[in-house]
Amino acid sequence: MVFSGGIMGSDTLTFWILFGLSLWSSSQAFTKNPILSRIRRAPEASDENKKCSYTFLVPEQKITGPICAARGYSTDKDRVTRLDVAAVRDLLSKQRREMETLKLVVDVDGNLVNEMKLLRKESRNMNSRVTQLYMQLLHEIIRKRDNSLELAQLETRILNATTESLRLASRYRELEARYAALSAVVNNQSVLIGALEERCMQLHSRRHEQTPLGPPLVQVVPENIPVNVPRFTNEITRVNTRGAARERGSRSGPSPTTSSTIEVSKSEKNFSSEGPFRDCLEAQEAGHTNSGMYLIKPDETERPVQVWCEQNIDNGGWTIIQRRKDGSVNFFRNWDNYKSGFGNIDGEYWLGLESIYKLGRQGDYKLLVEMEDWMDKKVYAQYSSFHLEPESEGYRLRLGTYQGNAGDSLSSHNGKQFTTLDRDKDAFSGNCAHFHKGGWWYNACGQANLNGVWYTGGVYRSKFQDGIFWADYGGGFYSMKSVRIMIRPID
Ligand SMILES: [Ca+2]
Repeated sequence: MVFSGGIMGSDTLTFWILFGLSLWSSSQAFTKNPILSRIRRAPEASDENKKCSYTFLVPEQKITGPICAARGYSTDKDRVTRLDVAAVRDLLSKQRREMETLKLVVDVDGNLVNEMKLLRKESRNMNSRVTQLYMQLLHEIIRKRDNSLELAQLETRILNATTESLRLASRYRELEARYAALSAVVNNQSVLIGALEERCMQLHSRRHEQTPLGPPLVQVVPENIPVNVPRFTNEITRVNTRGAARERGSRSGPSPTTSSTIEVSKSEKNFSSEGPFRDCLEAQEAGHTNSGMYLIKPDETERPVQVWCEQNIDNGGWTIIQRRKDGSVNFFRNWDNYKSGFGNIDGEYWLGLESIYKLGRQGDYKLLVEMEDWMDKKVYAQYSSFHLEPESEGYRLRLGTYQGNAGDSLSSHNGKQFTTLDRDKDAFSGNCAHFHKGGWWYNACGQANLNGVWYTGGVYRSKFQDGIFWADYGGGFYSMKSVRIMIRPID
């Protein structure tokens, strides 16, 4: 018998069991079969007779040819052998069929095994695939859950945004309503403001007619600014107690006075009883070389006037026409006062426009302005010629050329008529005398204001530039400590 194939495992075991069973049945067949038993027992019988040969049947081998038999007993034995052979053949064929069946079974089993293997493999693959799909499914589920969560969040957000937009819309409507209300208020206020503006303009124009705006401030930047100004004050030193309260201006500005004429000093010390002279030069030439009070009577005047003569500086012979030194005299006066003169000859005084005019008619005069600041420094401004035009011309100022160290602050007044509070001849829309608190040949209004308010300390504070200023020396807000304006015939 031949077996081919490499079946292993339980199938192999099944095969071997079947094979063993077949062998076992074969051996049983041998033992029980009387023919075969006889064959096996043959040697026992031959022992009694003679030599005997044995024939072995190998079950594994196919019996295709005649079986070897003892030659000596061929006839007797042929009959038996044929029967046996037939039986064996039947048996063998039966076994062959069984083998075939077994082989088929084995083949089928092998196929089954293969199929099982394949199925297992497939199963494993399927398992892994299922696992993969399961994982994928899980992932999908998680993702969907996330998505649903996001969706829920988005929905919440959208809801919130909608709520907010609704709230804003209502707020906007509220604001619109408020805006409308405010617009109405603003319109009402605009009408009110317009009415108020109109009224204000009316009031302003009325006021403007009454009190014009002040003149432009002096713009000159002085070359020589007095240094080491001791203090800033607007206080007015009342040196001369005589009529001080009445005469002196206060910070709010002096009030104009109409008290008239020059008060002649009773002091005999500086008074010459001689004269009258035409002017101080004539007095000097007459031998009066001391500075002091003299009587002069310019040509064409009805009566002599008292005057202070300066006989010591610049060869002497200077007739003082104005003097400021201590603020003892109020210079805020009217036209008549300025025409006739006022003050104290040994103190502060104004000689009078008419007298100055008459003096100037006598000949060719020159003008000297001498000033002293609060550091006791003296400066001067001299003009090569000087005279006034008559009252019909408003005592117009006529000046020559400037020379000096104080700066030329008077040439801008050249050719101007004299202005007082009650006679406005200046070039300004208002009255310069009102703002500068004096009388002068104002332009619009001026670079010099030597008849202004006497302030102590130099720099002063005031609404207007009303101090005794010389713009080219100290500017419009520096008031001089002392001033003398004098004239003298040209040599
Ligand atoms: Ca004017």
